[in-house]
Amino acid sequence: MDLALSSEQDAVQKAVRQWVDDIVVPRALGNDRAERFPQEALDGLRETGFLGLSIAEQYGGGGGDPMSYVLFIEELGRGDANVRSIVSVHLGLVAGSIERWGTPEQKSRWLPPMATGQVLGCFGLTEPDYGSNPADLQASAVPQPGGGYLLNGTKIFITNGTIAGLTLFMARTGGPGARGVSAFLVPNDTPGFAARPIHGKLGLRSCDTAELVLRDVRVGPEALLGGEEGNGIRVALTALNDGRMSLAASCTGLSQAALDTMVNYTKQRHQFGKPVAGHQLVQALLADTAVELDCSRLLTYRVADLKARGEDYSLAASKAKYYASEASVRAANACVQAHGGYGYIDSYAAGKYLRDARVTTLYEGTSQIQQLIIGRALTGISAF
Ligand code: TGC
Ligand code: FAD
Repeated sequence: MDLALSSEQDAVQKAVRQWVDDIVVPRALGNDRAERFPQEALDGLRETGFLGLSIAEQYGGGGGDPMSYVLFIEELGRGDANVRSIVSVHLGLVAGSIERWGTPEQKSRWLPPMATGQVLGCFGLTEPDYGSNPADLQASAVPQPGGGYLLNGTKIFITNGTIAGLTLFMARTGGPGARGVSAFLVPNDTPGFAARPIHGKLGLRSCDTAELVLRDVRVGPEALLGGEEGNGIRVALTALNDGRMSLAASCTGLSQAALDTMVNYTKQRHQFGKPVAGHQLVQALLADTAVELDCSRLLTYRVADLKARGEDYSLAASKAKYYASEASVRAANACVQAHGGYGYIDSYAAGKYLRDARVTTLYEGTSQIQQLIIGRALTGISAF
């Protein structure tokens, strides 16, 4: 896409693109079939410094701006959504929250090891009975007489859950509703903290997804993130603005991969004496995917631009996430269709794209939740 990138953004895009093509793409399908964690990619992200790309330079990160971050995530999403997941939870949801809300001590303790990838982050918001409505979550944080808190509760579907060294854990310190929830930085090796992998996912088969169970986990007062008790939902929803931007970028990358794969395949495959790409209805499939891809990309880049200019980007992030996720499912489905029966076999990438895309309309706020956020912004009336 023609876009005026700065020399730094251009360098990030080129470097990540090359690295993704060399390291991520060749292993993605095999890892998916074997449900194998993409360890080579994680090692490479550490070695290249990409794992700290958006963390401020003073903490050892790359200091990348929002557009560089989006370009980075888009390339990862093009290569393998599993790898993208690791990074955007670590950087966008967890490191970003520490940069935004942390005390100087919290930043110095956690950001340097996160920038090198020595410590990975995970984001513990969703509970078995509270997904779309985290304001009612039930994990508890009981203040202790000598200071600090006793944490109890269960979190479900947590990306990076078994490999992370740090969890951003939302738990109830006070009364009901959003203002009763606080955010905590909990080292995953604290006694009483257990992470159990969840298997059998429809897609993202090589991604680490876990249930976290905390039983009488003791943390000191320094674990509280957000300045004071009661800010936990604000911390989480602010993080999700970045999470949604990141997911929109990932879906743009996945749609690009689906389109590239379709174009290549349909030019090689012949039916009725010519490449299937020569049939008009196949070209319609390609054209619709290409136009939706551009829409996804432009909506996503707008979020990065708003963020870079210090504007409110929460609504733009919801719109981009909503559109790009739904469009990525359509793109992947078109890719399967263009492959005919071969699209249904997992030695081809098309099926993986569809399975990996499917979750994107569910997490980081479902499509229905994004519609309600957009509808509320238009009308001033909350349907929640
Ligand atoms: P409400 O309870 O009224 O608001 C609470 C406070 O938060 C403020 N706020 C925001 N702040 C910044 N950015 C936003 N987008 C914000 N939205 C709300 C709000 O102003 C209020 O502050 P204050 O000062 O008035 O107290 O909450 P709400 O009614 O606005 O939100 C309701 C709803 C449904 C939109 C929200 O709960 C929501 O977004 N639910 C969806 C939950 C969700 O997205 N979960 C995702 C879990 S993480 C995940 O899926 C990771 S996937 C991993 C991967 O990508 O691989
Ligand atoms: P529910 O909230 O039970 O929703 C069920 C259905 O009801 C949906 O269709 C929903 O749109 C609809 N619905 C709900 N409320 C409304 C309403 N008011 N109006 C209209 N429709 C409504 N969470 C984390 O905290 N951290 C993670 O790292 C993380 N990673 C994940 C990884 C994977 C692979 C998956 C599958 C999930 C992950 N999640 C994570 C959880 C994810 O964010 C939730 O699954 C999601 O927010 C939806 O919550 P739920 O599953 O409880 O669905």
